[in-house]
Amino acid sequence: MRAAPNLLDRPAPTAPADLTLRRGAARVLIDNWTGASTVPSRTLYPHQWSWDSAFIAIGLRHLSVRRAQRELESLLAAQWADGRVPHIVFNPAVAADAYFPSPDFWQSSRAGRAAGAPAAAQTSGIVQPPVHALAAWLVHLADPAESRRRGFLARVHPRLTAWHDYLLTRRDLGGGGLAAVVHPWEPGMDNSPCWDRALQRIEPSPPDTFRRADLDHGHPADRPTDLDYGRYVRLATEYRDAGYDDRVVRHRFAVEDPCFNALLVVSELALAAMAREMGLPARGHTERAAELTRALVDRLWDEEAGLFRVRDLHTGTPVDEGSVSGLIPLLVPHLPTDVVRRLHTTLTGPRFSAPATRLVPSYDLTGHAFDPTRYWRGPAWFNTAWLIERGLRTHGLQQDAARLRADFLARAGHSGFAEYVDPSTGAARGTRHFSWTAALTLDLLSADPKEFTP
Ligand code: 9WN
Repeated sequence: MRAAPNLLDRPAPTAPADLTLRRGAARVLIDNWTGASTVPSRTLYPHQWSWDSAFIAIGLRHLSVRRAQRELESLLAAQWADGRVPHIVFNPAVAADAYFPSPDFWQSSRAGRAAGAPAAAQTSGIVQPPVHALAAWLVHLADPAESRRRGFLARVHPRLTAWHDYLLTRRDLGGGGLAAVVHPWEPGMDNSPCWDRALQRIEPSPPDTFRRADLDHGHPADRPTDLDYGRYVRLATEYRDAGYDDRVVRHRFAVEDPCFNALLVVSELALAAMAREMGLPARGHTERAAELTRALVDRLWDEEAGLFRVRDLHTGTPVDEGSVSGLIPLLVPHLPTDVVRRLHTTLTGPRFSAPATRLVPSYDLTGHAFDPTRYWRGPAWFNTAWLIERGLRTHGLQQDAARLRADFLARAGHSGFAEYVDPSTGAARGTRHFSWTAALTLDLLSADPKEFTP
């Protein structure tokens, strides 16, 4: 394997504008650090979130490798015995009503006891996309000597393997070799139009049975509606009341998501790279990645539409909506060439080329449900742009990657590290001082384009 550069040998930004941007991004991560992990936002999201922590670690490694390791390990410390990595780890020092649903709602240590929820930490009972092994590998590469000295990979590799085992056994609900998600919060794109149809089957919990804390900080026009929230609460309640046991519960929402599974492929390849680095067999991981890649293409690729679709496991059919999730499999290294070509055409065509930004809208600009400000129904997010930039580089599309990278950095700085932007105007939306926007800015400022070719 190629020797990775030492942290100090890595290219550091030198242009004054880049230095200012770097300082701003570092400030966000310092302000949002709690001592063991980083909150996505001090106001809107005051706990630790799963895929946020992975993106944050990818940026933190440019400031402090130790802190990046800690970020991932504090999340993995709350892993359940069945292998699941919870989507939120609650900070006991934060007031119970600062975020909804709070620990009293999830009741993880009681309701999740049979599934192996930790007794000490309070967590949610659902999951988020598996970016963690990729993040851990990138953290290792930032300073391999320090990583070896601290036995970082030896500690995280078994936990990350157990996490993927959970997804590929308990969550292969469709029996086709992909992991299913069972709540709209799990794929991380909460109110995407991709879930609308499946959610129509769910009777919402009455609005007077819960209080949304997000509207204390977020604008109602940017956030999911009350109707969506009622359904999120109903689904989470049913899962909790079944002891979070995937063998017992009849999941009324169950879909296969392209982004979630593409991240699983790339993370499985990262586990293979870690195994090789530790002198362990890597074949199981590479075989799994190959099987997952095949299943992703067989089950979710839509040749006519030129992107990957979500599959609804209740109807057994693809969901007829175009989401950024369907473009993220560009990250997968061993995709058939014609699939890469079609994805590139879709990405650069009228459905996903926004008038005001090169960041990729979360939903088809020409789609019937497009809304430029409402969360995952149109706004362009920075984490998905980072994933697509990486995907473009994976397939040698360097020029497109460079243009996306430049716009990412400009928008991140101008927006005050916003959560997302309106793709029609480029205006900042959502919360500001948002951690993954800052972290991924640091990463794009410092990235070694040759890094991680599994
Ligand atoms: C629910 C923290 C999280 C992100 C998700 C994003 C949003 C939560 C919410 O914030 O979800 O998990 O309250 O809306 O959709 O991707 O991880 O930043």
